[in-house]
Amino acid sequence: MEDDLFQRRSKLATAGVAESVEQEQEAKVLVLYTGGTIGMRTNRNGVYEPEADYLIPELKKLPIFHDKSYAEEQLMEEEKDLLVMPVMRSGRRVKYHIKEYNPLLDSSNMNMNDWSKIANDISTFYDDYDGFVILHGTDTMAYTASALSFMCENLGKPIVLTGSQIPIFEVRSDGRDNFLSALVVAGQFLIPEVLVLFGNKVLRGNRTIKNDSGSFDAFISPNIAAIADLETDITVDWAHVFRSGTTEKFRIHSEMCPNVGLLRLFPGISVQLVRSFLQPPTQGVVLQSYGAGNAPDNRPELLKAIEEAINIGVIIVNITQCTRGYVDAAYATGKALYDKGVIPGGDMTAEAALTKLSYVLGKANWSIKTKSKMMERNLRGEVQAIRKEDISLQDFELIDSVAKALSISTKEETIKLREALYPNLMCAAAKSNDVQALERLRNTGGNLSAGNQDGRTALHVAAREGHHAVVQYLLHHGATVYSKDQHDHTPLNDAIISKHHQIITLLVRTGAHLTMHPIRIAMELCSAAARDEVSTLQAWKLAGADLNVSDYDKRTPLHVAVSTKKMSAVRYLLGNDARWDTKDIFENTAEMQAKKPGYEEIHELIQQKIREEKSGIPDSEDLQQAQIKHD
Ligand code: ASN
Repeated sequence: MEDDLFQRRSKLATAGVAESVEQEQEAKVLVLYTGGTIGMRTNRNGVYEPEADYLIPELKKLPIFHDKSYAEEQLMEEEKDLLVMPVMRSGRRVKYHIKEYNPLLDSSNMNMNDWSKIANDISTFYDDYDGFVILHGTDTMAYTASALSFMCENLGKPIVLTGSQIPIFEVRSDGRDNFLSALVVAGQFLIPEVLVLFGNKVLRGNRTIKNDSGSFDAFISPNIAAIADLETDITVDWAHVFRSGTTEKFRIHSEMCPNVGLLRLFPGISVQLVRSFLQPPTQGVVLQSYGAGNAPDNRPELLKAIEEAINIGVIIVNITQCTRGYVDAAYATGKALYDKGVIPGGDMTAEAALTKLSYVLGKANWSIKTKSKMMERNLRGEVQAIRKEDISLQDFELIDSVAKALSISTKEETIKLREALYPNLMCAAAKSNDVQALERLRNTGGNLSAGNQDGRTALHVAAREGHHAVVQYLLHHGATVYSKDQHDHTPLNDAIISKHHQIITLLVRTGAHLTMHPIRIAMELCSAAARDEVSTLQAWKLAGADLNVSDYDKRTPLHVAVSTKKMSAVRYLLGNDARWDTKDIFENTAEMQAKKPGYEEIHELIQQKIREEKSGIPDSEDLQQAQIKHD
């Protein structure tokens, strides 16, 4: 019904506005350009150097990065600083804004304050974009990616770091592909992780190391497979995507502790060196030991130095010097460390262990015990906590029997079958309020955020049906609140349509926000006002809508409520700060309409509101009641 109304009204609207309302198959990405080779130029001395105000104007000249005619004809005035990619095969278009940092840095010159700056920018603009790209030098990209993965708590959107080995405007460059792919991934795939995209791989940021100083495949994640492969198709391993699994909103923790260090053992390392390393102000050390976590157990003075540091509150985490593998207390030489209180760091990279330590030590209100416990815990997919055998797809009973019935035999076909079946099974379980069925599906490898053929997820369905327990279950297990179905509806839209106020509140608390064009929101609100549907107005308000938005005629919900004499809506709107003096395109205000004969009751309500505003004291019981009801 709402959609019908939308279409009818769109036809009435001027062509330009109608089109801009319909442009919702677009993703918006914020690019934070911090520096790195990707935007560098050769300076007078013949070496690469970052150059300010160079990248953006040059990118605007390349059609693959910027569809100039679309930008000129279709972008609204306030969007004029955006760059627009051409339409992709999926039918989507990515619009992006580049925020250039000053100064631009070679990443070797970056420090912890730069990580905080990036985290703060993401936090400031989090609700305005679908995803984030960080253009960054390759040298310390693995550190920044690891640090951001911890600093960004309850992340629900993709943050993709990329850069290049050759500057983007040189004839041969990996920068163009890397940047374009990063925009596509950030704009199209709701992977709620900090990622590193390089060459044809998308890797979990806190599992990544720079492995080659000259290759176009410079990065690897030695202990886990890639999150996505960029081949002819982009294949995301959804079962493998890390999800925060809380109902808390995105936030950042930007106070990192600088008093941390990496200590790499070598045969014959002196005890003086170890002691001086562990001196105050040191608060945490990542010890890079041999093989499966071994250190000499025939050097009591060394173990004593470690023990003394731990006793005064230094946290020491043990990881391996090997590129691949994990620390294991199976050897006596490793066990000697754990007996002294060293924390086993599993299969963490040095970059992840160091930044995790800095993050954990930066939590002022955590005790040393909590900090140590957190170092052992898997916080963002940076460490394999439990080693369990990989579950084979063939183990999934249901899929197995359907596969047999359909005479499916290859692994690829089975994967396709599972991708087709699971989202629908999960939607069905959500519809019938069956948390147990969802739990079974999840335990057999189902991705709770996967959409069915219409892009609907279990969360969309549960929100529409008003199944509060299912919504809670899904959010607790990391289902994303940001997925859009084929009509660009998020679960929040479903909860609004069915007026489930409690679910709206829960979704908003988890970070959901309105993504519709303001004119379309205004039309929904005006239409609710015309129908005198206060609970619909309340639903939109709970979801974060501004009750003073105006439609294409600049009419607000109050204009409509007044002119159609919908008393409940008028009372509710006036009780919730709706303005009576906003002018529509015909220069009419709601107050002017109320002055006409036949509107006396409404006129009196508005006059009360005006008196109240002048005196600062509420004098209308009616309006107070509307307010109380809403609260
Ligand atoms: N030195 C450069 C940097 O890290 C290397 C690169 O980006 N390829 O900024």
